[in-house]
Amino acid sequence: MTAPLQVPPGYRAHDPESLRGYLAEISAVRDRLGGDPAAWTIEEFGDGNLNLVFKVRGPEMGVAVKQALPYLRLVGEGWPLPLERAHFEHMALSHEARHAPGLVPEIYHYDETLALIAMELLEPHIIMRHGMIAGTVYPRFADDLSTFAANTLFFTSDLALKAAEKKAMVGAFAGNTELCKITEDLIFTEPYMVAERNRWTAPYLDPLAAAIREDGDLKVAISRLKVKFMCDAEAMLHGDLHTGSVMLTPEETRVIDPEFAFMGPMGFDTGAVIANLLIAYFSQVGYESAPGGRDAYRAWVLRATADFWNGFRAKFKKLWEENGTGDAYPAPLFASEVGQKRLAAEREAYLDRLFADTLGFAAAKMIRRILGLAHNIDLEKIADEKVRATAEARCLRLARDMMVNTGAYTSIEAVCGQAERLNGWEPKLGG
Ligand code: SR1
Ligand code: MG
Repeated sequence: MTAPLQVPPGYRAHDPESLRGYLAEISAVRDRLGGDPAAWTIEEFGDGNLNLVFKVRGPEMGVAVKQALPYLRLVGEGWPLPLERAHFEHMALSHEARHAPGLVPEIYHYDETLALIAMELLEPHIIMRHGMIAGTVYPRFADDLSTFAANTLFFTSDLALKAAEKKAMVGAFAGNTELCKITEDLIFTEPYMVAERNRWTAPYLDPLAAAIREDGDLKVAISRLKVKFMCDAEAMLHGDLHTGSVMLTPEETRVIDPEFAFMGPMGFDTGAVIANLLIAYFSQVGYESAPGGRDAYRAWVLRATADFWNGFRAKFKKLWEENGTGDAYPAPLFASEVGQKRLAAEREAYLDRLFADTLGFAAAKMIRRILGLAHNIDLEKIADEKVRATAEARCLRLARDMMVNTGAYTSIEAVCGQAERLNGWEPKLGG
């Protein structure tokens, strides 16, 4: 028998009824919901891997309540997980709200003991993955996400902060070790070895999974990325910036769920966005009623991918030009006319390096969603396993090339062009 999970005094996982009593005592929530608490409707609707999420509605408005469980919801009590992740999420949401106003949900209440955050209920927003499976175009997405990424990454980096401020942030997020460890294991390690938690569309992908486990160049490349993830405290990352962490409508975008936040390499966040768009791109074959039926949507996905990166790059550069008040690149070293030119060239070089990191991390995230523990519904919902495996094999081939031949991709358009070519490739599947 496994021992019962240890939780701190005062913690209990809420159910809808106990939550009703709790929220009735919290004026910041009660007053927003309005009316008699007995008449509020409360439903648990979390479909993520980790937490409880409740939708609470009163006569005045609705509120979302997210509570961390002491274990991983996806797996159960056999995988304990620290409740402190709610603390890191709350801290990250506060920074994000300051740097990217209007792009994260408003927080109404935070309870450290209960690991519970009550926040704005996003309606009629939906999780982006669901929208992409349905073939919905989101005209605001690329502009909003590139603003979110550029602002949150730039303003928490040494380019904007004084060294002491930046080091204080490194200290504040240093304790989110167990969520980082999930990433270190599930993204940077297990897909490249035999691991109990791995799964893939067998038998079709058996030969590809085996080839990846034998691929020395790929193992070196993923290990370099892992070191970067573990050592490069460049900026505050969202840490899990996939299309399941974006809720939106065609008019409005919000980024949710930064519980994996920590001070890490910027390319991990930008790479996550690009990886998930490319996964959505390849998965479209599973949702078209006739061949080519989703071509227009595919074209939009690739445009959004390019617009995201190009928008990010332009916005990040502008922020640096206008707000480069941090201790990195000290102004006195570049004060002369020649110095200004050198700094302008160095900004481009910095962003080129960030682009290469972005592609490496994007590739890592594409591979983990196909060979590791946690998959994406974009691919998982494709009922015909052979069609799914074909989409996954195309995705794996692009990812492998992005990670090992990163330097060959000098623009995001080159990545999109390669995705288009590979979408016509018929892989040799196992089985
Ligand atoms: C075991 S948790 C699996 C994944 O869910 C989260 O969204 C993160 O991406 C994590 O790696
Ligand atoms: Mg999440």
